[in-house]
Amino acid sequence: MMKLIFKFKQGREILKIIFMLFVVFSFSKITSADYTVNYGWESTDTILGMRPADCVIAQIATDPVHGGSQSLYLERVSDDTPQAYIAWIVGLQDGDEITVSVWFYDDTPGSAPRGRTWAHWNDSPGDVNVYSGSASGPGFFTTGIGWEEIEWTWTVVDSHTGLVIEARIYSNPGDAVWIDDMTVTVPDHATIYTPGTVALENSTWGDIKAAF
Ligand SMILES: [Ca+2]
Repeated sequence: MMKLIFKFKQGREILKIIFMLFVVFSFSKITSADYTVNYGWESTDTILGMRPADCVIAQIATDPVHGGSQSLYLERVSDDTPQAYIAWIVGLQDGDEITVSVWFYDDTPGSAPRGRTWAHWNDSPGDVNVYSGSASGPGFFTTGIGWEEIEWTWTVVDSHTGLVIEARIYSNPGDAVWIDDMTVTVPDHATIYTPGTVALENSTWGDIKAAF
């Protein structure tokens, strides 16, 4: 009988521990926080990469500017839609939400140039140039009112681990937009790279340099 009571007590203790672990685990899930990085092109760094090669001219500009004293000037060179990489997030998990807000300057209502963000998956945390499929993006463009905020939230699916945010320009070679005051918000287990925060060591970096 004593043995049974002891076992019963032990069992209760184990249940207590399991319950405590459950509480701690749930709490840690609830308190899993987001963090935000702001980038305003106030240094000499422009973009993290591009596709196709030599598709844009990316330069630091001083007019127009949305915040601070500089913005990013982006001019379409290629016939194909240019993808200028303005942010790269790695360490993502299914269900994670990535919210990116960017200010575009477009003062030609109803006609090109127009700008917007788009994104593709990148499942190689060591190489920003790896393309692991389209992640789509907002179905709308800048409308020509001058500075305009384009914001979109992507949700991670299919075990992708990285996302590259693209700035796109539509629709002809020679079209240009200005970009400023980007805000990227992700869960705190992920890492955000903005221009200048990651070493680009492969041949594409040479292509980028050559384009300037
Ligand atoms: Ca700025």
